[in-house]
Amino acid sequence: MKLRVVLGDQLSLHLSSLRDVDAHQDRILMCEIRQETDYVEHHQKKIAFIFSAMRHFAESLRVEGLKVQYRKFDDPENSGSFIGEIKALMKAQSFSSVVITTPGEYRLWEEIKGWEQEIGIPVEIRSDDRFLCSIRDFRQWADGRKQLRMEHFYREMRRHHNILMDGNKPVGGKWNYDAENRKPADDSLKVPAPHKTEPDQITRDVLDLVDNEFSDHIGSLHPFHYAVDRQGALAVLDHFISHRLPHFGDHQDVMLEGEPWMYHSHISLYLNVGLLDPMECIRAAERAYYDGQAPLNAAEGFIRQILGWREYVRGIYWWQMPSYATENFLNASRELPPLFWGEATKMNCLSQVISETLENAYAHHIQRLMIVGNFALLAGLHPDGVNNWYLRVYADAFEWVEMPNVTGMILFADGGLLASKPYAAGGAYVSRMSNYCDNCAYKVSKKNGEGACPFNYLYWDFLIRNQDTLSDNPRLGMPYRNLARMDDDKIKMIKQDSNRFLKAMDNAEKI
Ligand code: FAD
Ligand code: DLZ
Ligand code: SF4
Repeated sequence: MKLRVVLGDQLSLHLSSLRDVDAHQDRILMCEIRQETDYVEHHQKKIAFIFSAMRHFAESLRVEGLKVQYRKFDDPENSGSFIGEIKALMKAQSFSSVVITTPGEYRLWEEIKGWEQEIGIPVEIRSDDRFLCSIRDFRQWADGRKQLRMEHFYREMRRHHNILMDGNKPVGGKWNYDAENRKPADDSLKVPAPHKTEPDQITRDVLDLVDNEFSDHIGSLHPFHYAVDRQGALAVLDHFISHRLPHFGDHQDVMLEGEPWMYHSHISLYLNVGLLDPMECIRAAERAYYDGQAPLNAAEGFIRQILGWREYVRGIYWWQMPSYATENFLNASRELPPLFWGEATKMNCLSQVISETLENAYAHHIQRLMIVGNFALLAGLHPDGVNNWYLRVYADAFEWVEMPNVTGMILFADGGLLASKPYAAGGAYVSRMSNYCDNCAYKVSKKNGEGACPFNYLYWDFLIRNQDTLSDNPRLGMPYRNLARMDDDKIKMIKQDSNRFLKAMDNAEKI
């Protein structure tokens, strides 16, 4: 009799640890535990989503005839840890071994490697094969390369999995249609309403639980409309393919006030807990293109995110951990200012994205990258604080995907392992890609002095501060040449404005 432990982001019937399950003998353990709810203080909606999805998944295992031991969070006997729950079960029953699929986070993997010694029976850790590139294959691809680039990895993945291929060539003749995916903001866009799932009794019970136990955690719990089972997640995917995918490419980078969902798919949380399978999402988009329901730039753009970026960041995480967690190439040292926790800010772009994040436990990619991320980079926020924030607030956040995006993509803290240059930008970018500047207390056209957009001077201050480490980056040649042409008075103004702003930020003043 084996004990099979299923974690909160392992909600897939084809999970490796369940593959040879003996329905008559084996037990499956799932538990809602303090160890996982509090290692960072997750957003209330994230906890509700995971608990409800876990409870629905346990039901579907029972429907398959499997025996599930499910520990609810408020059970008085709940020990609060995986090992405590395993030991409690071992007192009542005797198991020949424990079987588990590798977790998504390094900290838990380290812990699980010690279980065997602690409980005295074999613990088999199976690889997580719900990804399209194994950790071993990624390591082989990455080892020995001078430079990693997502684009090269992505092309190999397209070939290997035969996605949007015409023989040996990419369909349409180009691998990447990103250049066509940067249409600027347009107020007249009619964004479809997002798909909503109404909470059933299981979800309502979980919402009461989270209300009682986690009201001190960040974020709004209500309204709650996330899907919580496979059928619901498939409905979100279908809704995306029919209503949003056709416009996904053109408007991928656009941000509009009051439109948190835009033309994105909103499936990351379902993919990351296992309710959706990456290949089924890719094939659905590919089919939409072949059926004439979506243009190539949309289908390719969406597929690149899943087949390219998602697999690439996971590969980097497991290849580089544990040292990746302490990277700080630019020696950033500031603490997060109160605006990250919802305190008022005069910067409308940040105010919009952070309030939507706290409301929905969601923000789309460009909001995470070019608003919050760009600010964290330019203001020199310490990677620990920024990683902690991103891991807490987004319903889709697990360290394997969150950390490379934060440490590598937004903070350039890995010195350029993941991305070839920092994604730093001034206010002009925000003004082109959003309508946030229309309602801002700062003026985006003003470069310096009272009322100037802080991104304008912080951008140059960032380049000046990091000149020693960044000026030889070939992709920053142009801005550094422009900086070299600036006169001393201009540089003095940039420094004065930035020092004043950063000092006010450090003093927790409203900025
Ligand atoms: P869409 O825009 O519709 O994209 C489709 C899918 O592609 C997503 O569901 C996701 O699975 C995948 N994808 C897209 N971009 C990335 C990426 N850069 N890395 C990995 N997968 C990607 N994604 C997470 O799943 N969890 C995180 O914790 C997370 N943290 C992020 C932190 C920062 C600083 C940044 C810049 C990005 C982060 N992302 C994270 C990636 C991306 O922002 C989200 O996957 C996306 O916004 C989820 O919304 P969506 O499902 O509507 O995505
Ligand atoms: C994120 C999370 C939360 C909030 N709670 C639980 C839980 O109570 N039980 C559980 O098994 N998993 C939970 N998870 C997901 C785990 O944190 C996740 O499995 C690890 O971070 C590994 O990726
Ligand atoms: Fe953001 Fe600057 Fe635009 Fe204000 S003016 S919304 S701070 S980019």
